[in-house]
Amino acid sequence: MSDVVTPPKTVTRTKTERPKLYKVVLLNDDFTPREFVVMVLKAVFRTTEDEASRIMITAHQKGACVVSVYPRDVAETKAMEATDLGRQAGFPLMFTAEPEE
Ligand code: TYC
Repeated sequence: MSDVVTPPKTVTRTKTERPKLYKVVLLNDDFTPREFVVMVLKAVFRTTEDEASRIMITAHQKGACVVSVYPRDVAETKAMEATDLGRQAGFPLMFTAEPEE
């Protein structure tokens, strides 16, 4: 028996893909009351009052604002829940979930 150690011919490395993140975007509209938007942001996205106000004002002024980023299923569920709260109250409030570029 020889003492020579033969190195393995192939090295297998498993690459774990980082799950893609999705951003939840708040869209402005002309009808939903500002206080209602702030309430939804606090309830669904667990923001503080100050963060919710800043996000709402940005969407109001610029047309849209990124609320936060999450894995796809979380982003889609939260966008749907938040949009539903508006619909249930009769407002056209709209949140979308979009892949991060
Ligand atoms: N533009 C609405 C108003 O003037 C308030 C509002 C802000 C609605 C942000 C939606 O994403 C929104 N009452």
